[in-house]
Amino acid sequence: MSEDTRYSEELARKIEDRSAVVGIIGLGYVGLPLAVEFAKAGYRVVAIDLDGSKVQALNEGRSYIGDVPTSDVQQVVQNGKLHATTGFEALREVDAISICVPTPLRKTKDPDISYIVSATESIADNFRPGQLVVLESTTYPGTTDEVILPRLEAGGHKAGVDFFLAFSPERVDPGNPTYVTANIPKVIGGVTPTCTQLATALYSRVIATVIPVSSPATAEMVKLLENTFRAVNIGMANELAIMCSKLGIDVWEVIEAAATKPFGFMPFYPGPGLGGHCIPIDPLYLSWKLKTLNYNARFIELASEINTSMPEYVLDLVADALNDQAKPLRGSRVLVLGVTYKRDVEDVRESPAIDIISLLLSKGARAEYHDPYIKTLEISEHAQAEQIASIGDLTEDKLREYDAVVIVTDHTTYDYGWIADHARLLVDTRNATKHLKERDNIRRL
Ligand code: SAJ
Repeated sequence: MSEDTRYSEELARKIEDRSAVVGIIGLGYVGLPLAVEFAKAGYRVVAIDLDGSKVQALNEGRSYIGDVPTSDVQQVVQNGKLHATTGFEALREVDAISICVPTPLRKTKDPDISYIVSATESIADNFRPGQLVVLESTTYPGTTDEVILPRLEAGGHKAGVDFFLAFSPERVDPGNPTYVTANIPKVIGGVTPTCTQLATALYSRVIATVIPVSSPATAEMVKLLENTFRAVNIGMANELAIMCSKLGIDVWEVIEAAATKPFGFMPFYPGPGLGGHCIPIDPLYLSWKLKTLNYNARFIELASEINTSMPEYVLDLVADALNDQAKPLRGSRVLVLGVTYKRDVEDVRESPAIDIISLLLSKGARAEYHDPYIKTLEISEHAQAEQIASIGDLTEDKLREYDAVVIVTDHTTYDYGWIADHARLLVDTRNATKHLKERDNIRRL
């Protein structure tokens, strides 16, 4: 065994015989499912998070992520395969580390990779030769090579020899009953071929399909293409809605008919705006990186401009509908139905409903909301953050109290026929009332 292959051959053996200890940093909707999958596959897993309540829950055998059954956590904690801790010194005992930390935007809309840097510094502080490090957090192309690699090579360690480094984008789709961690193909790009091989060998033990690519930057770009593709096409669908409105054409009918094309088309739908912690944010990581290279990513910028303008467009739709009834927005009672970023989830991050409610309040409307998943919501009115609460149960009388009811998030739990029967005016931004025959109290995007 040569000096250069000592560590790679030892790690390959440990992966093969499952004696490798796997570390997961960040126990959210990406890290926890991954930790449980490795533990269920027979690896000892050291699960690390700064949040002591997550660590305590896991060590007590409890899951806090809907997609991870508590029974699975109980099983791997009781059989000693999974242990959680807030202590990064535990990294000294692990052979492979997956970094699954958040990559949000700063208020300035610039990337915030501080969680990645912090995790990398903890790894460097507890470095043991022979470790494999895989970054999973969505980030701009170059992060692995320019931010992680230098920190791990400091002190003379060499990637591909003394440690192994790769990027593998997370593709978790929370709440998706069909596609779960084990059956979503996983792209992996290593700093060297040996890095790619070792990361591929490890992930192949828990994920059915692993796709090696030529570099970490390639793998980082794959993820950004996937989500930029959505943001740009959603932006186009939103502009299509604006154009169809000016043409007096039903945009929903147009998209439904176009979707009959059996090839070369994929439907996207207009809506009240772009929410979630992925789609509105990931493309801006890419456009930010290109700006540092003096290039303007025009599709991303235009899509972001259109998508972020949709809450204002919805406000105008509501104002116009009230105006047709000689009611000013100011003083009108408006109920927003559904405030999460998409239907049937409990997540309000970047939800356009927050912007729509803030805009209604800023125009003097008496705005309230109902959402079965969200008891209270933080909004900002006149730059002051305030908490508002979901109104109580919907009743016929309650609905009739409002001058306008606006469907912003089309939860499947709502009975839209019943709502249309009792709302004096219903503004539908999700085509949730498509099955209802034409009614004069319904306005659609
Ligand atoms: N939206 C539209 N029109 C559409 C589709 C979505 O307005 O045609 C809106 C949604 O209401 C939401 C936002 O865009 O506010 C994002 O929706 P999304 O369907 O993209 O859902 P996300 O944010 O949960 O995206 C995740 C992503 N998964 C990962 O990044 C691993 C995305 O790549 C998936 O394609 C998506 O789930 C999915 O298909 O469920």
